[in-house]
Formats: sequence, structure tokens, C-alpha cells
Amino acid sequence: MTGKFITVEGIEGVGKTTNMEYLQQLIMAAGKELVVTREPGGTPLGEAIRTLLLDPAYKGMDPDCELQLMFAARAEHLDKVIKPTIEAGRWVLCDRFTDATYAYQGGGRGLDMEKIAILEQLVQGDFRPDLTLLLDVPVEVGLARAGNRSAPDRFEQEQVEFFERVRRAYLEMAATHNDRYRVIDASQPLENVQRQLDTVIKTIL
Ligand code: T5A
Repeated sequence: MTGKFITVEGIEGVGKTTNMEYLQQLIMAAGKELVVTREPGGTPLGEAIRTLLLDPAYKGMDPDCELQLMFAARAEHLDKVIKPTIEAGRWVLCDRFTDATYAYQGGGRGLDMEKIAILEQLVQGDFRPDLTLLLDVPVEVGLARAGNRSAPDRFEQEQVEFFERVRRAYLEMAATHNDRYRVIDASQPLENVQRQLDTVIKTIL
């Protein structure tokens, strides 16, 4: 039996990291073996690519270069971590995946969605998440939460309008792919967010 592939998405500061820990507890409490990972990253090579992608020294990186680095890291991640884990019957919980590319490089940077779809097909074939949890908050809430931390990375230095486009792209994808997407109102206090996550995870368990 193969495992499940669950992804967590949203703009900066929605609470992905905070809620990944909670999701991990829920899934493991149900007796599932689970690997928790993230994108860009998840492998030694992917983490090296992540460092390049987030480094403010590369402000102004060509958007096509950014796009292809995302998929380069993803190809390695799929080959070394995601697919072998799922094939072994274990579950994978991933902080961001290809929907982030549609939202950030497509929505945010304005790259052609068709170009992203071609790379998606090339790197993934028909492989898609079983469940995508979109943590949604108004941009000003997410940025205020994210802003309480250390120095901003290359993406966090973008303007509010960029994140408005990212959020809009996520919500459009959630409407289009409503078979696998669940939208969580992450502007609520943490215990309410976790209650929503409980309900969704029970359906897949
Ligand atoms: N990217 C990634 C692309 O452009 N294309 C791609 O294809 C991919 C895969 C990666 C960057 O790469 C880009 C997108 C990103 O910019 P990242 O580290 O994955 O970066 O993403 P970030 O969004 O930067 O992660 P953050 O750490 O900023 O946000 P989180 O994890 O969503 O937020 P978290 O959990 O750290 O919470 C932020 C603060 O809010 C509080 C927390 O305690 C914390 O202080 N908080 C709440 N406060 C009140 N109420 C709640 N309900 C709260 N939930 C959390």
C-alpha cells in the first residue's frame, strides 16, 4: 500500500511551520509513519539551492532562473525523498510544493502558467498531492506575523502587491482543484486553526 502526500501552502507568516508540528502529531497519533519535509529543500542539494533562492544578495534574479531552480530542487526531492517514502507506504507532509510555484512564480512574478505546467509535467508526470491545506490570511496579517522575526529573505523583501497576487493565485487554484484543496482560515486564533485542521485530517485518515 502506498502512503499519502500532504502539502501545506500559503503566503508568508500564515503559520505553516507552527501548524506543521501540529499536523505531524495528528498523523503520527493515528499510527502512520511520516516524513516531514519542505520546499525548496528537503535534500542536501535542495537545501543548497534553497540558500541561493532565499539569499537577498541575488535580488533581481531572472524569474526564469528562479523558476528552474525551484524545479531543479523539486526533481531531486521527488527522486530522493518524496517518491521512495510514499512507495514504502509511509506518509509525506511537505511545507510547500508545486502550488507555491504557480502562486509565487506564476501569480507573484507573472510568469506564464502554461510554462509552469510544462515543467510540472516534465518533472512530476501525473504525480500530485493527495491533499493540499491552504492556510489563508489577509496579506497584512501574514506579513505582520512574519515581520516579527529575523532579517527578511529575498521573497520577504517583496512589496504587498506581490503577496496579494500570490494569495489570489492560491485561492484560484483552491477553487479549481477543490478535490484535493482545503482552505483553512488561518487568521483565527491558533486553537481554532487547529480545530479546522483536525476536521480535515480526520477525513483523510
Ligand atoms: N517559494 C517556494 C517559491 O517562490 N516558489 C516555490 O515553488 C516554493 C516551493 C520559502 C520561500 O520560497 C518561496 C516562497 C517563500 O517565500 P518558507 O520558509 O517556506 O520560504 O516560507 P515562509 O512563508 O517564509 O515561511 P514562514 O516561516 O515565513 O511562514 P510560516 O511558516 O507560514 O509561519 P510561522 O509558522 O513561522 O508563523 C509566523 C508567526 O505567526 C505566529 C507564529 O507563532 C509565528 O510567530 N502564528 C500565529 N499568531 C497568531 N495566530 C495564529 N493562528 C498564528 N499562527 C502562527
